[in-house]
Amino acid sequence: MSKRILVTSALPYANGPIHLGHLAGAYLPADLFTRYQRLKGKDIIHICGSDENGVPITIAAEKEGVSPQEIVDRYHTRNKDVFRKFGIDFDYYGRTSSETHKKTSQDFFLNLYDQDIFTKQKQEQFFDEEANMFLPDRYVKGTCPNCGHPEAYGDQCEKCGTSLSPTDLIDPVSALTGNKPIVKETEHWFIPLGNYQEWLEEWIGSRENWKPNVVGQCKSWLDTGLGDRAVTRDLSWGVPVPLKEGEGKVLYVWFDAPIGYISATKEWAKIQGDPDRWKTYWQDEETTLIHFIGKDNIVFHCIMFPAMLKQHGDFVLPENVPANEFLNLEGRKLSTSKGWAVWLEEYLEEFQADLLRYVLGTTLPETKDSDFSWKDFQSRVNSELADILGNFVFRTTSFTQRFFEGAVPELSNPTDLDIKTLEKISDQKEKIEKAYESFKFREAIYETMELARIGNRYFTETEPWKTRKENPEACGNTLYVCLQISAALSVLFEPILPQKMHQLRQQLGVPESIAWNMVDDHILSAGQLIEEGEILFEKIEDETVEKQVEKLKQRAADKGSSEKNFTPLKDEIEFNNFASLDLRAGKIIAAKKVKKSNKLIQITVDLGFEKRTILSGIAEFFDPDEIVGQSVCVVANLAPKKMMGIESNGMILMGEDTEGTLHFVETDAEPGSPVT
Ligand code: B3M
Ligand code: ZN
Repeated sequence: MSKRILVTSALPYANGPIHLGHLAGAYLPADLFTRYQRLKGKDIIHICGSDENGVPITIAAEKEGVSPQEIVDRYHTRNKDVFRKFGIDFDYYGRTSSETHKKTSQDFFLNLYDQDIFTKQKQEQFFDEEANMFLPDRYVKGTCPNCGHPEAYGDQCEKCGTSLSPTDLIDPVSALTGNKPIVKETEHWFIPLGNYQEWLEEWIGSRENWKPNVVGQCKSWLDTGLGDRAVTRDLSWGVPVPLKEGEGKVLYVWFDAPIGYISATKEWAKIQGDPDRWKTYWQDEETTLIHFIGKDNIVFHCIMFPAMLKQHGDFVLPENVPANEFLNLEGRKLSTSKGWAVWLEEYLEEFQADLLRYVLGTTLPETKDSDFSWKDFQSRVNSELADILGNFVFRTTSFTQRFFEGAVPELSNPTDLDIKTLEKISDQKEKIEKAYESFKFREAIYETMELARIGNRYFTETEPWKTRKENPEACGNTLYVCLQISAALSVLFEPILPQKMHQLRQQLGVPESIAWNMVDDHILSAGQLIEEGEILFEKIEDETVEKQVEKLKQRAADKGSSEKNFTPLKDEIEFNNFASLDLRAGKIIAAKKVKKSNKLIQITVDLGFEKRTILSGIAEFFDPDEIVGQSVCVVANLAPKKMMGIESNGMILMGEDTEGTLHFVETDAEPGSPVT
């Protein structure tokens, strides 16, 4: 057992708000772990902060037409604030734009540079002559060679998901000016990761208790063989390369961001009034360093950063990197650009933090991708938090109020069942500990709720509402046992439900200073008074969650995502109703605009056996001239209708896409042929 633990969670880019995917990947598990260890009395700190460098920031600024500084200031403040409201209990939340960070990461770079680790290599890169800058991959746009999407980026096509490099694009243009970029030579510093291949294989191979998904990903990187990786970029936003010959270049964001953990710890130590204290967390072998991240960050935390730390030599290496897989939302991949996400700020406007902490905790993508749905949210709040935990505590405390004047009864002549049930407290506590220690948070939560289930079953089985009259001693024992379980739960549930358990401890008179190790079967003493309590968890109505799903769908539709807002189906009809329509193939032989109408075109359609005049409301989409010769499908037995003084004899079928654009329904059949 090490003396202390340093927990870090991935520094989120300060380019957008925090959503459920972020929470499930890193921040909630990190917080559960930290809160648990703190209760255990461990010396532990949880460090995080905003990642404010790199292309993700400049892209966001570009999109909004504001400065990168404005973007990072905005999201740093908002994200820091929303984490606090959600109960993520960071010891420090820094930012990589700080002076400490600039100096720390430049020093780190210089340390490796002085050891002659980097190689300098020439590269050919797209250059925008008008903007006078080299274009990062994201800044090059063009046609995807895979699916033909005309707006693919130089690193990825968002339509088909293929990862690309800028030179793969057909007709590449600069996203900044729309100009055709030229190819120009530039020079960068590279870290030869291949030099660490052998050491990494050994080191990762010797790690105990790493999750299979993490080891698997590392192995596949190692099996492909590690190459050189550029640690600098041609960009004006970020930490400047601290060399004369590096002017105009910055450190690659993935070089400086993990160093942000160190800089933030330095800033934390300063605030503690002990500026050197960061060293005990980063340089003392008695520290266990744990990185909480999402799976897309594995290579940086398990390969690149460890290689950097190892080469530098002054720092501890991570003991574990319990990365999570991805969280899906309502069965679909979460995507902020498509509007398919639930943002934490938005959630907190309507619901309490603890509810989501619990539900998300039970659904964490620990070993494989998992799914969050509002229906599941409702059902877990209602049938677990309200019906099991809330109900157990409520029936226990209200019974004590009503029939024992609010005082904890004595335990006298307990039955086997009473004793066995009391023993469950330490049984469950042990199971929960094991789960937390091995980063199995879903299991930890399940086993915690299991104690409430046990309590509920016991309450029902011992029937205190009957024994109250027949056997008051037995009734008192039931309440004694249930109150002890409630008190234990108020501590064991603390990492998951910090606000609610604070409330419960107040009600039961459990001191705030209670530690995990003090949880046993006699937290409360006989005669101790408990207060009347409020219902801990209100149930959530169908309507409430339906509204959330609606909101999600609406937003995705507004963003024009691929899953569009299709018009709902009309009611079912009988075949006869359909058969009464007479649909015919036709060809437009003449067309002219109807005077004084913006919408109508007067069309002459050849139906083979006759020529018809039909008015069609398509003038906003087509010129009369361009539709002559167009083959069409016509509702040929529609009753005539007069519009603008002209009689229309039928209707031309059109397809309307989700953008509202009209398209002709065509057929190759000769005019007059029935369309069936
Ligand atoms: N900002 C990527 C991300 O937000 C990156 C993590 C940095 S951790 C040092 O997913
Ligand atoms: Zn594509």
